[in-house]
Amino acid sequence: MTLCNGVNPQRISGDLMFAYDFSNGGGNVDINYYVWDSTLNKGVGAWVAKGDITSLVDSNLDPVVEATTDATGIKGEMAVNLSKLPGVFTADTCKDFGAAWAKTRSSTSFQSEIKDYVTPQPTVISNCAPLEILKEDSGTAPLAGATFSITANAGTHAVPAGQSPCTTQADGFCRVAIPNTNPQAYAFPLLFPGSYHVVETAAPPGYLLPANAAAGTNVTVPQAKNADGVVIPLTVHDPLGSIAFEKVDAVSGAHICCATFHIVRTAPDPADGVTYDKTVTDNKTTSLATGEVADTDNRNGFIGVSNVFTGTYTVTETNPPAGYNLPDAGVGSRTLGVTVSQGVTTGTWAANDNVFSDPTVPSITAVKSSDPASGTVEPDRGRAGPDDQLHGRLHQQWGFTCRRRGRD
Ligand SMILES: [Ca+2]
Repeated sequence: MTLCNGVNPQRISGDLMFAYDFSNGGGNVDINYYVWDSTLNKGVGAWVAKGDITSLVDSNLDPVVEATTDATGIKGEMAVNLSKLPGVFTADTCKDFGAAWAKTRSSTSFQSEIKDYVTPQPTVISNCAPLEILKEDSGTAPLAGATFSITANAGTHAVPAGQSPCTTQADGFCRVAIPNTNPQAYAFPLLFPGSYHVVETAAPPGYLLPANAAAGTNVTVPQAKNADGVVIPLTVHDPLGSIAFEKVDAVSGAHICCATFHIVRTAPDPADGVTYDKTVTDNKTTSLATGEVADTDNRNGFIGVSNVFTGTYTVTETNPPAGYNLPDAGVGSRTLGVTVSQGVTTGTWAANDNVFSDPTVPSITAVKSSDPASGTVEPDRGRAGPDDQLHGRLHQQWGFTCRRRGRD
């Protein structure tokens, strides 16, 4: 935010100014120190003089400020140790300076500035450092909605107020809300240098906490940077659950391939914004259509589905194996329910039943009906003959699908 001239940053309380004042004809330099107070001048704000700090030394008698000028008095340099300057940083509050700039003036009066200046330059001056936590799925997709708590390990300054817990946003990074911002702004947790303990306390909707989540992770602040000077965040991957079920012959119990199933998330969908509506076919892993997932179990009659969100599902057999029928409605289990949760990542099945039992399609149909014309039972002659035409006609009339015995 800038003031009316489009250059000056909007000052806030705590901003610092150092006046580089020549004296004795330019041969010496005095440094005067000022702090901005926004409450002065009926809220307009003003600089408050903190005095001449040219000769200020710290407890080791090391200079806090060093300023020199060349013999001609037209070139000078100044360095200041902000960590030793009274009133800048305190032991209990993280404080940042985000920009620095210089202006020139023609006399000791503030009002006599000349209109050349160095535009404000972004800078990072702080007594604290951000803690960057990145939440991703089992791959590298960022996840919003995870919550992390941050506590200080022994020997480290306590976590400043408002810096824990943080919540991950759409880019996967964990941030805390910045008070008194409209629209609401967020920032990385800002911590004093030291060692901290980070624990993921809530996974993003639909995801599981990692197996070692409760143990947490120790992180040192400031965090290490890569060769490009970019902070290497603490990256935490959250997994998804899985479910497994079986397909058997209703009579023999033998496992049979290759039925198709429809899997739909029914709760808490859509309250948490997570939806799942997929199909899977036993032993099918390639040439998958849209909405179709691979079977992760290569055994006949055993079906596995991975990357399942937490929640409750119905699993419905929609296409039986060749030679089988779906159980009649109300008989057997066409639809089975399963719940995937933090405690049971592979799913808890309703009634402890994850088996679909299908009846076989009759391969031989013994027709016991009488011939409508003669009233006699059709004999089985075991060979092709004139009666086979009648045989076939009867079957067709009754709608059976059959084969002629003795000929195959
Ligand atoms: Ca399988």
